[in-house]
Amino acid sequence: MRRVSHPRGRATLLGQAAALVAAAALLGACGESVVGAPERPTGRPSVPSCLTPSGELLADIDGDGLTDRVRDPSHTGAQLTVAFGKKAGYGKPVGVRKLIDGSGADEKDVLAAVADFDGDGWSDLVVVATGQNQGDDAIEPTVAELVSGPFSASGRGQHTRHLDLGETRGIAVADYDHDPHPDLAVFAYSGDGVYQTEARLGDRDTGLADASADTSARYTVVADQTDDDTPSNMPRSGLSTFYPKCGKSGSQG
Ligand SMILES: [Ca+2]
Ligand SMILES: [Ca+2]
Repeated sequence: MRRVSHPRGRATLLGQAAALVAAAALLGACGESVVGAPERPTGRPSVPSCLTPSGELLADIDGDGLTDRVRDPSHTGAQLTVAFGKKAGYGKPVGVRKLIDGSGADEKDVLAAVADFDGDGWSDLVVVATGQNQGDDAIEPTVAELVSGPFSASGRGQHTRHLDLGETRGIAVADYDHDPHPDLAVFAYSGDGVYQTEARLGDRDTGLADASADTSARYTVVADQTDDDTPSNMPRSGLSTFYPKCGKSGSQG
């Protein structure tokens, strides 16, 4: 029995299928892009990243080829700002409550830290928002995320990963295991009046690895005092280990 075929219809269908496959391949190559995020970079930043004598990070945060400036005078993430570079000078610094982009922005503690945790050359953003303490039991943060750079003024980046953090009251870049990846120190309430500083280790694949029994045993430090607003056992910014000093012109030296 002869099969009835529709060569033209089939050819069109095949053409459409081929176009779909090509489009999917293109998407796969470029990856999914996040709305409002800077375009996915094709290489490392064109401007060098460096640290000023006062501890400011100069780096291209949003991937536009202009140097941006990151400050955190609090050393606990609460007062971090990013001033995005313009052709001349910098724009108005953007604070943590803008960088967290919506949900969590009104929480009691909103914290941010910036470093190249995964080592791809682009500085990444950690944002954590935690509500009011509820008493003896620790609460979960509303937002706890690692956003891969380059990222925008609204904290949108290439990829977002949820972090396994507890009731977080302070964060800072640290160097725990002396590998090339910056680590994160996390000052958290662990319940029953006890605060502790925990480590999350920088990692090429995930950016920041989850806590493990090993990292907890090695690096967790219980605070001397409870209800300590300014964590005395928090490491000072560890950025100087990972970024070179800036030269006199403000560029890498
Ligand atoms: Ca920039
Ligand atoms: Ca990075």
